[in-house]
Amino acid sequence: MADDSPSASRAADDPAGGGRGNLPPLRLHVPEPRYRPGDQVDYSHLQIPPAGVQPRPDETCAASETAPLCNDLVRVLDDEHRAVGPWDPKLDPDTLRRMLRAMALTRAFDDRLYRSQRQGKTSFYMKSTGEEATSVATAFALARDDMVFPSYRQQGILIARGYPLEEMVNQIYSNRADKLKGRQLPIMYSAKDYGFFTISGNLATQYPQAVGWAMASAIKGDTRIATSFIGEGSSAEGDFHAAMTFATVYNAPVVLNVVNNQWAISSFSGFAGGERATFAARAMGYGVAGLRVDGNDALAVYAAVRWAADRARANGGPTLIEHFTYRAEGHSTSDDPSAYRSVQEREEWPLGDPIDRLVKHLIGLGEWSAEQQAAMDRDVAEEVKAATKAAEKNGILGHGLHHPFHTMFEDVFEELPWHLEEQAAQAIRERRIKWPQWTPDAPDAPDAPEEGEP
Ligand SMILES: Cc1ncc(C[n+]2csc(CCOP(=O)(O)OP(=O)(O)O)c2C)c(N)n1
Ligand SMILES: [Mg+2]
Repeated sequence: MADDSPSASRAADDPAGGGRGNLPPLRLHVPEPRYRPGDQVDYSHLQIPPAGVQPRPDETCAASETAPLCNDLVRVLDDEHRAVGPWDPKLDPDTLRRMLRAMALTRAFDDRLYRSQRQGKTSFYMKSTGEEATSVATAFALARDDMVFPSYRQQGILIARGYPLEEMVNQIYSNRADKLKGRQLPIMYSAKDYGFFTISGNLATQYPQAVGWAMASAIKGDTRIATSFIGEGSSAEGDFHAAMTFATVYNAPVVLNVVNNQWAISSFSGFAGGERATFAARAMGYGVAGLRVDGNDALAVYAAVRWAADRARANGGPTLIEHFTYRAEGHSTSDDPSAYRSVQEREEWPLGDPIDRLVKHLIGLGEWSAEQQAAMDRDVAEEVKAATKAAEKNGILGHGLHHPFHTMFEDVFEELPWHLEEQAAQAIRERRIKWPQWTPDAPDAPDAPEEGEP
């Protein structure tokens, strides 16, 4: 008698023929970086096209026309540091020198504040070494009042927009002049007047916020656009994809940047999908314009962001830009990259150093010299030193010159709810028991006891 039970008919439909014996066992691919500590680094597998050969479509072209550029690499500076091809933004030497200065200042700031952390003046710092062009050239390509939704590695934008260095250091030291009252992790700035949205440590949240801001700008009939930055690792977060969907559905005036610096702390870009496709290529799946750019070429970054900004401003819609670059140093002061990657990676990076390349370009134009660069380096180091000295008068970590302890309960509610009042009173009671000489009224005195001290 024929077996016509549901399970028998399922077995007949089964491509494995009802038995599984001959099928290969399923297996996963677990990405593995090419080089670990001590390995010889060879980047010959990277496809680095010559500069100047990438086509430059009109800013208002169909998104699909940018498809080839998602797998290419927009480059302007060639191997002799000349600006070539249709993406050359033809910036005047004064603008190039201002851009160079902002990049040099960013690097000097990073170097000094890194040392400050090592000296115990702050608990935490994050450098952007090797990625200065991605931030600084972007700031130059945008209008001053365009809104930036950054990640934690875009200090170059604040610096390029002229935000006072002393304010940055006050925030890093969480001192009594810190405008954020010590409530943010060091380096997580917030500067409304500079179009710089509050940095969040919750990765990728800034992406949908940028799209939402851009949509609001369009709803209001404004002319300002938004831009956001995300690391390639963070692009694996769901927020990235939600942002892309909203951006394409409503044709939001937004420039979405992915800084592919190859590493997300100790995870290489392969874990975020970088082995199978470029990050720029994701744009195509959403019907968004995409560009992949040499992130260590300040002129190419400027040209790509300017193209995308002009497109957004002309109601051409959003653009996803992958900045192909390299995180030259540790993820943060809490990281030791020598534990997981070869030190040769930095030396061998085929796209060089963004500051060095811009210097050589300007020298090639006859608009700069090694002596002028040495003088600029001294000058920016002095500027950073003066800012840190001034900020140190407002206090450093552990010196007690921070915002009054009880201010942590303020500013969220117009009127403090009863349960927070109780908590504030309890906190003050406990502090008095621990340190009888402490008073809750004024900012703590320099020699007041610090949290954790006996
Ligand atoms: C939602 C969330 N997940 C994880 C972390 C921890 N975390 C902080 S930075 C980081 C790596 C991010 O790498 P990437 O996006 O490539 O940015 P990069 O540091 O290279 O600039 C991780 C995993 C976090 N802060 N938030
Ligand atoms: Mg990264």
